[in-house]
Amino acid sequence: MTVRKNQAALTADEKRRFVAALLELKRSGRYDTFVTTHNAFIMSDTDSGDRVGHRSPSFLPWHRRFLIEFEQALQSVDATVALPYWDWTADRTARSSLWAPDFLGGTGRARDGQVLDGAFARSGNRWTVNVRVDGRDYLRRDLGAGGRQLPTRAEVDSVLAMETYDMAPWNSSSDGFRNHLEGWRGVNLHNRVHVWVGGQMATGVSPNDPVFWMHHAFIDKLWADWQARHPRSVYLPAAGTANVVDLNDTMRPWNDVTPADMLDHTRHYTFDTAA
Ligand SMILES: [Cu+2]
Repeated sequence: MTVRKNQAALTADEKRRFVAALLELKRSGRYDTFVTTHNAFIMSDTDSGDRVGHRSPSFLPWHRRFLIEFEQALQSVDATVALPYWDWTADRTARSSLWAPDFLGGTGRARDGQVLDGAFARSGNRWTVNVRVDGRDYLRRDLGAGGRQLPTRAEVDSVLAMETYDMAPWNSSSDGFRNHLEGWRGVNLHNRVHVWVGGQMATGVSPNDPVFWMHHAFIDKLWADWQARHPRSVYLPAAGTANVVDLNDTMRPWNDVTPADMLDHTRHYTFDTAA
């Protein structure tokens, strides 16, 4: 059974294996297919048209399915690997062990944002950014630029307290848990973390930075935490909504999985802490 752990609790060996599996997916070309898929959805998901991966109720089940597929790819390289999650309310500075050279490497240099240490630095020649929106082929970051702050635990708790999963018009202007967690409205959780990291993480090709998976694994855990806290709250909308994935509609690009199929994460993995 896959157990997703807090990244701060990983042993040196677990970090080494996770990084090695990432590098192997990158070398084989499989990694970049995930970046391409994510960017295609970022580009096509719109508030007034079809929306599946983002700015819509299916943001959470879509990313859950996307992460499961990615985790299975990692496990095809090393069966002991699980996706760690990054609790950015706790590990909230650029000095966190997350950004050490033995794990993800640190922030980028001032001149061009280039990450210079760790396995994903350009100098290692193992992490060329191929799926990109400009000419720069190296991983970039600008952690906490301009004094930006990651969300606090109190801000997370204020969003977890919201009882209603999502509301019409089911997009970036909605009230409810999903849009506050995604960050288009209110205190801003998920979106703000992408911006705090900077570099590719602040773009549609955000999975170019391996921290993408650990950020989304924590967002996914917060969905599970919300479910545990509101056992009578359900995924919405239930049916018949134009341009939006209802509970039993299939989601692109897989076309064989619905939000209903994704509600119970324990069929796929558990977390190291009780929800
Ligand atoms: Cu994201």
